[in-house]
Amino acid sequence: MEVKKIMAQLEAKHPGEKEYLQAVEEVLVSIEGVYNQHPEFEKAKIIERLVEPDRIFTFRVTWVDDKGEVQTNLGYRVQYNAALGAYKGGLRFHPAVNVSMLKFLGFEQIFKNSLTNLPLGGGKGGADFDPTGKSDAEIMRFCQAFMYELWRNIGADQDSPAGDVGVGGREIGYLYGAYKKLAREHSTGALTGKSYGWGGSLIRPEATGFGAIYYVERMVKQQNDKMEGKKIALSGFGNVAWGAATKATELGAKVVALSGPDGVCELPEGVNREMIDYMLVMRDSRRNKVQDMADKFPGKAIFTPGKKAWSVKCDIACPCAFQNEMSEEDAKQLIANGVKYVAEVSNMGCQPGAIAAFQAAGVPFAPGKAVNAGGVATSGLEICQNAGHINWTAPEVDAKLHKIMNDIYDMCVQYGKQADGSINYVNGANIAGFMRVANAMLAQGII
Ligand code: 2IT
Repeated sequence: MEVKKIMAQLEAKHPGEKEYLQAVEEVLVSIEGVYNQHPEFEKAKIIERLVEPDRIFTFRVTWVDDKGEVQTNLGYRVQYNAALGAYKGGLRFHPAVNVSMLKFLGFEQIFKNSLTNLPLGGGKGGADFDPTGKSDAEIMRFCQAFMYELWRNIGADQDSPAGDVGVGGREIGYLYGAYKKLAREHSTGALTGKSYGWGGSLIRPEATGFGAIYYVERMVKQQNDKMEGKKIALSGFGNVAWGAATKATELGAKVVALSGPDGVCELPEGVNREMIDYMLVMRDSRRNKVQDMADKFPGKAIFTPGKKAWSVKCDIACPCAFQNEMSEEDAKQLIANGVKYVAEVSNMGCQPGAIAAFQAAGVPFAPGKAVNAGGVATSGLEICQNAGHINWTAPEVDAKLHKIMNDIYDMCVQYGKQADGSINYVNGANIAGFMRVANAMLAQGII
């Protein structure tokens, strides 16, 4: 396998699909050496098969807004790879959603799900629907219209979507209600991220953020350092940032920045319990403005419009919002400000130039597919509980999540250790994730 050759072929076949091509290239660069030591991979054309989704559904979603006007959006489900299990991955509702974005997310999902060591294939879906400023009733009607199309293609043993950007517990409730009515069965494993009481798992809302901080804790320990007193900058204020802020604060670190599309809130004393709770209120308001935090906590949260979280001096930087949200320039500012660790929590949150800058400066950098895998892992645990008709307690789920994150960390070290003893977490995650999928594909034949 030659990365350049494969990339040239893909660019010709999928022109303009920038995010998809970016995600594929990162993986290919990491695995090239290992891949070429396995002639059986080349013979079975594992890479040529893995980079193309099994199938993509595209569908029209028509719904009626509160003014009585008819609205039409585009919905998608990318069923990428099922070598390890039924397709699994979130749904994203965001105006910028398109095939390239969902293909990048689905591709990342294959490796992430593989790292969890659970039986999960990779998929992703969503719609170019913007939840900002929408009423509850509009959200419900949109979710119902979306499910009219999607329901035939999902199921616990087929494809199990969950939330992602713009899709939280409320949306999963509406989606599941519609699914159940159309499928005429209470098949709880068909969607995850359900609320506790009707199939949801305790700790699923916290899992992505908790898992990320468990991973960060290991990165910090690896350097014989400790979490206590560390200043952490997080971007976003959604579900993922909320979980990360909760766990980081519990471990004695100080969350000194949160951000939104409108700017950054600096929190010189760190976030407290009240602020963490208020993040949920801000998210549920669907205003998408971090300035609300400064208005609620004057003096404790200082808002600067137009700036990113990376402008705030910190020891640990964790992008928690969107892909490519951290540029090379942002990375250089963080390095100049003395950042010690960077862990992507958002999928592909850092631009390639930013990753290269951290690696060149010797700042440990871990990629989203490893750091944020606790979310989908806990979705996997939710499916297990649904299948067994059981409910684990919060400490039981948390302990399983913690173990999965520790195992992922160990695999990244095993596959990412370099000759000088330092760890390339990007290579570690990509190689470890790839090997499990490739071996499963080999064993299952040319299909
Ligand atoms: O990016 C992700 O891993 C998710 N949005 C969660 C996927 C899931 O199935 O829980």
